This record gives sequence, structure tokens and C-alpha cells, in this order.
Amino acid sequence: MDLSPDSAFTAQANGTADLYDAAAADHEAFWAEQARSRISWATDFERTLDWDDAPFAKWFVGGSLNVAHNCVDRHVEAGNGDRVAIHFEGEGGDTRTITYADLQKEVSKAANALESLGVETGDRVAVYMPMIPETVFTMLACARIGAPHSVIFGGFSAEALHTRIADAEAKVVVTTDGQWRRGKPAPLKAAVDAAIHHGDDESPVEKVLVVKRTDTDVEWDDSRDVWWHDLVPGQPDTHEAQPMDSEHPLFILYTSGTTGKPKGIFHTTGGYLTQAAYTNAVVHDVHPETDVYWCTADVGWVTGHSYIVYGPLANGATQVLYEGTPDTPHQGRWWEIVEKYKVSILYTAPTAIRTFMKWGADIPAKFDMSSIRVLGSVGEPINPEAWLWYRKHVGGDKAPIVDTWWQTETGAIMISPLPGVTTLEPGSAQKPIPGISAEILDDDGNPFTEPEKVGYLVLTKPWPSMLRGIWGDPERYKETYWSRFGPKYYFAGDGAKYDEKGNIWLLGRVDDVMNVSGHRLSTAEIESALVSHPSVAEAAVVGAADETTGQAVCAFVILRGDAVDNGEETVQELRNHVAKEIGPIAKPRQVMIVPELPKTRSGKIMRRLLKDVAENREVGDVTTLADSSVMSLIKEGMSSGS
Ligand code: 6R9
Repeated sequence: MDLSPDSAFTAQANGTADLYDAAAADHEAFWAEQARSRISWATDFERTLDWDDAPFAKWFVGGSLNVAHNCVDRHVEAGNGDRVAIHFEGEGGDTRTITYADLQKEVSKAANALESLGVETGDRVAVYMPMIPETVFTMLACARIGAPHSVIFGGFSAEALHTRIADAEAKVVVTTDGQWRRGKPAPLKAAVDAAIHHGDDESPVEKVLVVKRTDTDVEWDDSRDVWWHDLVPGQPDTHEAQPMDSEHPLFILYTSGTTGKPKGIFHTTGGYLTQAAYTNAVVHDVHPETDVYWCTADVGWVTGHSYIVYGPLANGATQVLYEGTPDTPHQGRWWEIVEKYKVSILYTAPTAIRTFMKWGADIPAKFDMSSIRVLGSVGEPINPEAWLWYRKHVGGDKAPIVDTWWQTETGAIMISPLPGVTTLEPGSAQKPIPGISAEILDDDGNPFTEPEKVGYLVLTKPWPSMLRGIWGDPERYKETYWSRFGPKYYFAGDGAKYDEKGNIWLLGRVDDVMNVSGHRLSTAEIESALVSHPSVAEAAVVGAADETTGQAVCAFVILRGDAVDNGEETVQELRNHVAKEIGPIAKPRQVMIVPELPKTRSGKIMRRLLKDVAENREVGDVTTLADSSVMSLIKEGMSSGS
């Protein structure tokens, strides 16, 4: 199979081979050029990078800009107001076409509305919403005011919402009455109410702005709650966008770390927008005049931030925004959308591709998908079988696939082929894009290049869209990312290796973070949710290989002495308890009730051994266990019924 780029594709591609040379010749000059050519600055910057106080970076120092102006107004000013920004497709089939001129009005009204609720520059706004246009309007309205948003995925529970609202001290929450899920309404605002009335803590939330989406009954507090339809439509549809400092915080996004407490990763203005726009242009190869782009992520994750909201809109692209699940009302829904809007660039996750593989190739075959010319993958390693299936059944055996490695922390794509330049290698993200530098280190922190040797991925130079820290916890930022191999290397937490051709293969997390359907979940967070149940004495969680979701949550639980083991009923109760504490995505696939957990002499749980059990393997080396009979106890206990 010839996977070198097609010459016609190369001829029109945004990403060219000379970008690698330019970036290698002068890292800072390269990024300064990207910033000036892709972004409109109200004040030009004086210094490209200030790394004097490493690892606290400042990019495009002295510059000022407004992100919403860049994503909306400037396209209207350039005469592209009639271009479609968003083709919205509701789960139930309702649609909305939003041009850039419409978007400018909607964002302005939303910004005026938020200001009328007391939101000022610097205040935090929590966004707990489904995939509807108002979510995009809200995020851009926040950017316009300079009020950092904290989007919380609609699948998270009231408990998770509470911790995130409290940590960011959000003044306003924007939500909906409910969200559509497989044809049924699921409540959302109820979780906001519960998050605000949490224990005795005084909530920082002053106002809750509620979009009506599902006509679900909601409790109402007149002093706090405001309907979107009562407040927003009547606002003036113009709003002056004030320039923000290049380093003004744009958003906070919580992600799982190795401890139970989620980390508020925060990103700032100029650097983030520059790299989001640059990567969407050179990696996805977006041509705003002709392409229809569709990123299937939820805006609650970083992929939705960078590749639904900020990157494509900064580039003036036309995109599809789809509210629902891929199998509503039938398993060909995505392909029907591709056919309907003539989607030319599709960006999705391996877990979705593996699900489609299971459903069968005859489903996409029923639709005309000849419009597709670029495919992207993100969220976890894509296995070569899924890559080949995606290429053949979605990409018509011709579309290049860009396997993009990056993280909430990196803000934008870091390692990926360029579709007009790179000869593709199924299953590998291949190499750092121009402007990014990575290496693989051994246990002692020495870089190596031998093929097939496994090490740790690190990034060796600061990049514009890098996280600026963990909200409220600068020490944890240094400790988590810049101490494992010393202050010179950003430690990504991923294992990696090179192949014979020098391609980088990402091998999954090396810390206690699982990747379930491309979502990061921490073992510690789920363990602490389990232990919060009155029947549980101790819990250990591992991510076990799963054909569809990549990894699946498997929990081993020791019950308290006074708790009754009701077999399947107890198991279900514990699974539901996790869903309630964190959210349905964290619900364990399996809960195994065991008499003991395998521990080292220093008391550390040996998850490696539990993983062997969860993956039905022969249990590995048990010599470092404090009590080497524990594993047979666990296996016996499991086979005797629980
Ligand atoms: C964008 C996003 C980050 C973690 C990351 C890694 C895994 C993401 C990947 C990939 C292999 C890819 N990951 N993309 N692994 N190949 N193309 O997913 O951000 O939710 O923060 O997750 O996801 O393990 O460290 P985030």
C-alpha cells in the first residue's frame, strides 16, 4: 500500500515541507510569524517568548488581542459575513444554519447578557451544556469579555460539577434544562442546583442562566435563575470587544491527574489561539472557502475547545455541530450527516471508529461520502486495524489520516503527520509538527533513538499553547510536569517508542490515568468514589484492555466487615454509586468483590497484578508482594461467585 501523499493533495496543502526547516532554523521567529500571520492583534507583541521564570511561560509578550474578535468579527469585517460558520444538526433532526454575521450578533447578545448578570473581565463562568449553538455563543461571549470559562462535560455528575465550580470560584453558571440522549431528555439543570446546594459550603455562584432545550421540568430560584430566552434575545446585538493581554486567562479545563483531585488546567489568550489556528490549518488542512469540517468531540473536552470553537472559527471555517449520539436514530447517522453537508474533513476518536467497525462496513457503504478528503484521529493510540478500516470505509481508500497526539495541557496538536508532506504509517502519530520538539527518554532521563525500545515521551521546548499552570496550584504544576526528568523536560505521562523509520509510537499512559473511550479518568478518583460508599473498606481500580473503549474501568473492592455481600446487587449498587459520584463515563465495567488486595511491603497496591486478573492473563511476578498468597485468594474469591 502506497501511503505517500498524493501530488494533487500536496499541491494544495497548507502544511508544507519548508515549515519544518523554518521552525528548525529559528523556533521563536517561526512562532512569531505564525502569530502575526494568522491572528489579528490590537497591539503587536514586543517579545516572542519570555521563559525567564521557567516553567512559567509568557508568549507574545506585550501583545493584546480579543479572541472573539479573531473568531468572529474579523471574518465579517473581511466580507465573509455570509459564510456559514455552523451547520447545527440537533439529535432529533432540528437544524440551524449560523453564518459568521449571525454568530457576531449572537455572541454580542450573549456577552451583553453575561455583563448584565454582573460578569466582568477576570470572573469565571462555568458552562455545563450539551452540544448546541448556545454553548459556542457562551464560550465566545466569555472570551469577548475576558471572563475565563470552565466548561464541564454534560456527562459529569453534580458532585464533579460542585468540585469544579468551587475550585474555579465560578460566579455564573450557564446550563440547559436538559439534554437529548438517544431520543430521551436527560436533566442538566438539576445537577447545577445540587452542585450549588452542596453540604454547608457557601456557593460562589450568583446567577444561573438556563437555555431551554428539552422542555424538562426544572426547579426555579427567582433570585438566582434566569431563562436565556428572557434575557438574551432582547440584548443589543453589538458589543465592543476589548483587547486582552496576550497572557490573559482564556479558560480553565479540568482533567484527571494521578491523585483524586482533578487539575484545573488553564490556558491563556495569544499563544493558545495562535497554535489552535495554525494546527487546524496545517494538520487538518482546513481551507475555509471550500471545506466543510466536522470534529465530533464534545465541547466539554479540550478537543472541542481547540477544534470546534477556537481553531476552526479563528480560521473562518464552515463546520458541522452535531448534538447527539452516533446511533440515533440509526447507526448510519454520522454518514448521513457527512452526505448531507458534504463534510470534507472529519476529526474523530479511535473508540468511535472501533464501534463502527463492530456495526459493520455495510452501514457507511450506504452513503455518499465522496466529499471526504482528510481524516483525523485523536484521544488515544489508534490501532492499525482501526486505521485501515477508517481509511477504507470512511476515507474511500484515499483520504490521508492524521493521527494527532496532544493533551489538555498542550492545548493543541503536537505530534502528527502533515497530510501533504508525510508518508503515513498506520498506528503511529509519527513526528512532532513544525515548531514542536519531542524526545523519548529512558528511566535515567537519557534521550535515545534506538528503535523498539520503550521510554517516556517528553517535550523539549516551550510551545505557544502550553498550559500556563494548574489553577491555584503552581507547585503542583512544577511537580507534575517539570520534575520527573528535571526542569528541561515537560513530562507528558505517556510511554513511547521509535520504529525503524524513526516514527514515534505512543503507547498509552505510564501513570495511574486510564483512557476510556478517549476520556481521561484517574484510578485514584474512582477509588475514592468507591470508598465513599458505606459498604466499601478498600478499593483498587485498573484500566483493562477493552476492544471498543480502549481501556475499561475494572474495580477490585474489599467490603467492610459489617457490610452484606448481596452478590450482583451489591456490584450494581457500587457501579451506580461511581456513576453518581463522578459521572456515567466512570462507571466500572466490572466490580470484583475480593477478600484482599495485592500490596507491596511498603503498602503500595500492585495494580499490575490486578490488571493481569482483569485481562484474564496469567498473573505476573508476585515476589515483591508482602503476602504472596493474596493473588490466589483473589482468584479463588472471584471464581466462587462474586
Ligand atoms: C487531546 C486529548 C491526553 C492523553 C494523552 C495520551 C492520549 C491523545 C493520542 C493519545 C496516542 C494519540 N492521546 N491523543 N495517545 N495517540 N493520537 O485527548 O487530551 O483528554 O487531555 O488526553 O490522551 O495518553 O496523554 P486529553
